[in-house]
Amino acid sequence: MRSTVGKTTVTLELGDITGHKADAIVNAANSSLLGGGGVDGAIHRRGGPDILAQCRDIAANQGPLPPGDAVSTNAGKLLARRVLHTVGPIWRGGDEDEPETLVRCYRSCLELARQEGLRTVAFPSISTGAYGYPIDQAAQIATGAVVGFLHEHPASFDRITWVLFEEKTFGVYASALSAISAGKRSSDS
Ligand code: AR6
Repeated sequence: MRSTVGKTTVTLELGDITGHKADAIVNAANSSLLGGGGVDGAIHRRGGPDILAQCRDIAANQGPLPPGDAVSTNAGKLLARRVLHTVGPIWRGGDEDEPETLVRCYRSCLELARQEGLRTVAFPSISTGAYGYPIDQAAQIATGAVVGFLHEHPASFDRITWVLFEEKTFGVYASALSAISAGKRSSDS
């Protein structure tokens, strides 16, 4: 699945984000930055202790990372150059700013990547595992947030990829991205 926004290719892959080669991969972390399960656990396991050491320093210096914010570390033994750690919203029914917070996760990561000159970025499906965000809604928000950011910054990135762990999640993101591309075509004509 592939689409183009400005000069950026937007793609979806099925697989494990820890094996993905990009300037940056995104970690769906928690506010402590001290690791956990899911993507977070996999990144720290495969990336080695360097990443956790930097996370500890950041947490010691600035305290817990608020949901929606992002920080960067190096990527230890991973193929990526940097890891962008963001904290998604915990799903509490949708009336506690979960959508706005999820949008901010994607925008914060892309803003940080832009500042660091990182031109290829891979995301997992933030918040849809342990944090329980309904996948259909999360996929619409994620794709809308990224495509919106790319329209604002059409020359900042070469490639944005979602690396999705389950076929079901992949299918939902593919539908969401197709819907945006179709909307763009009809408004262009
Ligand atoms: N590569 C790509 N996607 C993955 C991988 C992987 N290696 N492993 C899991 N996923 P989650 P969250 C998918 O729970 O919901 C952690 O404990 C997974 O199937 O990793 O934001 C943190 O420390 C799901 O589709 O992140 C936090 O406490 C998606 O990634 C909390 O979980 C996100 O699932 C964050 O929860």
